[in-house]
Amino acid sequence: MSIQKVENQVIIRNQAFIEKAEQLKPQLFETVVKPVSIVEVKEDSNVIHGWKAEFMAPASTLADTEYGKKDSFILDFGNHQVGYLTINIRPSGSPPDAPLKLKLTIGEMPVEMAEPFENYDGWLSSSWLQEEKIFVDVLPATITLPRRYSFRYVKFEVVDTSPKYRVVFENIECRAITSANINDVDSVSHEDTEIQKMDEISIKTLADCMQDVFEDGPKRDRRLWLGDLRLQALANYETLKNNDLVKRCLYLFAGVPDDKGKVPANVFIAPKLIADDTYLYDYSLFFTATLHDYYMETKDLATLKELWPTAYRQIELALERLDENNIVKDSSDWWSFIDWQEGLNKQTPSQAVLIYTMKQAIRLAKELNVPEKDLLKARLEEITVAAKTYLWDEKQQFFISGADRQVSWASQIWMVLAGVLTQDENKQLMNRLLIEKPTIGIATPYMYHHLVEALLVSGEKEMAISEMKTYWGGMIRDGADTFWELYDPKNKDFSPYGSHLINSYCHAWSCTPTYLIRKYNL
Ligand code: RAM
Repeated sequence: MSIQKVENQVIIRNQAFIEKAEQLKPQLFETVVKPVSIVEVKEDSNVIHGWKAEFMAPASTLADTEYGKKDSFILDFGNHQVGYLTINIRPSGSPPDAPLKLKLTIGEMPVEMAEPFENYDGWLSSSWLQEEKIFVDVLPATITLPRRYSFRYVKFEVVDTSPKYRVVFENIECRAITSANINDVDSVSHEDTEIQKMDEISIKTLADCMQDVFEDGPKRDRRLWLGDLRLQALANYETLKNNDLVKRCLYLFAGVPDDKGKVPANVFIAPKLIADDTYLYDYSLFFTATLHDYYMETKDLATLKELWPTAYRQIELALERLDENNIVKDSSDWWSFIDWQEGLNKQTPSQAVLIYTMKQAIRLAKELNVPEKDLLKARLEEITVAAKTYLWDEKQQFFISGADRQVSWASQIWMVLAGVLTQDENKQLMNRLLIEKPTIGIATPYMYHHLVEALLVSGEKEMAISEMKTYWGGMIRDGADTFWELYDPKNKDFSPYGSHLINSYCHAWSCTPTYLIRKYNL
């Protein structure tokens, strides 16, 4: 996998939109969180990644413990945190005659405490792995780490003091940050405790990803991706209802289209708003989807009017990729995301995403009563017919994708969500999918979300619940405090990046069980 750089990317900055986004910058709420215990991370082949954290002592015992050269301990904050760490250190023994050299390793999962980061050889930058080397010249000292961390565990390694003194760590705390106001969530008490737990962990996941923008993951990539935003916004409407944050994110994307009007797959917001040079077919279309969902939730007509041209433009550009048969052209580069599934052909699921978002665009065009609606309707009809003519394999009773006529889960799921078939046919297709289990499966909670929603729209509620319990329930059984970016119950070490160390263990696109539970009354 390689991410391609777009040559000659020209960005047309819309200053009015950028300013509007700036005005919608959220307030950040702070909570001071103290560590709960000191743990030991032990090898255990029955546990995910082979490492488990075991209680050793309450964190309060730290104040009575002196640490010298090569001593170490691991703190457990009891739950996932996003924020800033402060540590008080005092010397014990002779006056400190040399600086203290301290190494900190900060992680969301026990494995990050156990496997040395030096061994990491994945294709994403190792700089995402959270660690610090600190030299303290004057003791006692209060150290406030400058970086924001996403973690539950912190490993302290005293690299050196001197033979004449040792150190005591006191008042370690995390100033946890989020723009989510947890008090805004209506609590639901579900009689099924597993569903209740999934709901709670989803909300925690969403809240920890809610910062200045809806981040995809507070550990990595710490930025605003359109595919993640769409799902976060849906979960947000059912829970935290910070609708202005969704609006801000829409304006951020609309603020930096390229010279053709295309919005990027993700943006950076510091040192200023910057469009990344990654463009994905499905993600650009999700601008339209996110605006649709935002409008349906808020009825904010002024925003719809202002952002409609950007939304419509994404459809126009997507239509330009159709061939003479009205089928989305395939290519071997990273042109559309859909999922991290190895070997997945993106053509048919992308065609389905186009149909899905065109339907939403038509709804918006009707609200606005703009002439584009007639053209959209006419094109939708042609594209839907094309999908059934060229992408449906009558013999196999599955949608196929690409030159090799690949049968994947993603193609069936997205075509169901696109509503290309009747409700009854959808139901049959989803049942066939779960029985025949084509080998090109699902790699992320992002795609699992779509599987569950496809089951729900096909009227297969029980099957949807069962899939959620296997998947997100599986993460809970494997120790999730917040839901993960990646999870394959059959291969728990899975990472599309070459190492599970770099995976994010609090990830936006995994926060949707709360949406599914609340929206569909599960
Ligand atoms: C990864 C991240 C992000 C996602 C992109 C496509 O880098 O997990 O959330 O949207 O992939």
